Amino acid sequence: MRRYGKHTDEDDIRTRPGRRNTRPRTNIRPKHEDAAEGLVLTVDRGRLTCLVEDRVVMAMKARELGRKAAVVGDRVALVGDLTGKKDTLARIVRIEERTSVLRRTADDDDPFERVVVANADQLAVVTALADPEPRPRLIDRCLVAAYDGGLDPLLVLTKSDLAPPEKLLELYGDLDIPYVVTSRAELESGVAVARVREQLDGKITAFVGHSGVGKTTLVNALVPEEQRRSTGHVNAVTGRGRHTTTSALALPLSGGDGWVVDTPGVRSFGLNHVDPSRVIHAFPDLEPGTEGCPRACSHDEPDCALDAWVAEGHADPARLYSLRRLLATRERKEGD
Ligand SMILES: Nc1nc2c(ncn2[C@@H]2O[C@H](COP(=O)(O)OP(=O)(O)OP(=O)(O)O)[C@@H](O)[C@H]2O)c(=O)[nH]1
Ligand SMILES: [Mg+2]
Ligand SMILES: [Zn+2]
Repeated sequence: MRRYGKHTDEDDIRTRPGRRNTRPRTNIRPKHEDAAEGLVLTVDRGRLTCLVEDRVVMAMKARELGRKAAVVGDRVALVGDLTGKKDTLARIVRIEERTSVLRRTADDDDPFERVVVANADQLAVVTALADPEPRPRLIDRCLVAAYDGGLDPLLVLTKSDLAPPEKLLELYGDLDIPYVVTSRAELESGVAVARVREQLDGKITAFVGHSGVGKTTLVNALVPEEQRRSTGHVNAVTGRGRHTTTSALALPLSGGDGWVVDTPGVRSFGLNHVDPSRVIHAFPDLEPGTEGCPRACSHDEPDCALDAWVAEGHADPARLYSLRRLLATRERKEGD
């Protein structure tokens, strides 16, 4: 697990240019030097579950944090009752600087961006090979969010007992993005767990994907049961009697130093917050072909060099189609 950064409250002390030192010193907030370090494991309506040393502590945001919201994966400073005993409540007085931020909006029109997970190193984009059907456009969108937020992507293709992975691997297998394929039998035998584990050790990995693709099944296989119970996994039963995850939850990998973050299934992955010029980074197979583009090319215009480059056989035309479609929906805000 990464060490926490040095504590300062300097960001919070507002100084007006030219008027420095005019504020009485007593207005400067105490630094909470005695605050404990914690990791946010879950957030549920203003109540945050934090790991402080080896204790699970309930906490709420201190008023001085204002509108800043702590999310799963945040490193925070806590004061107050840190015993973790029943009915105690600590206060979060500071959110440490984030190393990465996975953001999404409900759809491309939605100006309200939510931070799904903070400080994750890796984004596991989980896709079922069937039930539900794979949606490459959702994968592309998750990859854009990963690159934009500073997370390394990992593709996890589940349910290979129901459908073969070849078609998807044609699209994503050559992208230099690590991938793993899992099946029901391999999950039960532990083979799949070992394969996924190899990609997770020492990292904080957030699992995202459509509802029902098997994120929780996989995460549960990776985490010892007592850990799951002590952190209180929030689950709901769907109309069809299936369990579905209703809030993000960070869990320690069994027997290793790494964390996995299970998240609720998504229908779409809105990218309102992502600058369109950054979308190309999620298409590493196409990026070299942009060298011949005019300056500030949107890659969705007649002079774009990608058409000729792809026609020469350097990349799969389906991938250029995906890029264009994503760019078009981003610009015209049509939804996808
Ligand atoms: N056939 C098959 N079914 C699987 C596999 N992995 C998971 N499932 C099933 O798929 C269903 C959904 O699994 P979950 O792990 O709850 O899916 P999820 O992605 O967490 O879903 P949400 O929490 O709603 O986002 C369950 O009935 C699992 O038993 C697999 O490899 N093969
Ligand atoms: Mg789930
Ligand atoms: Zn271009």
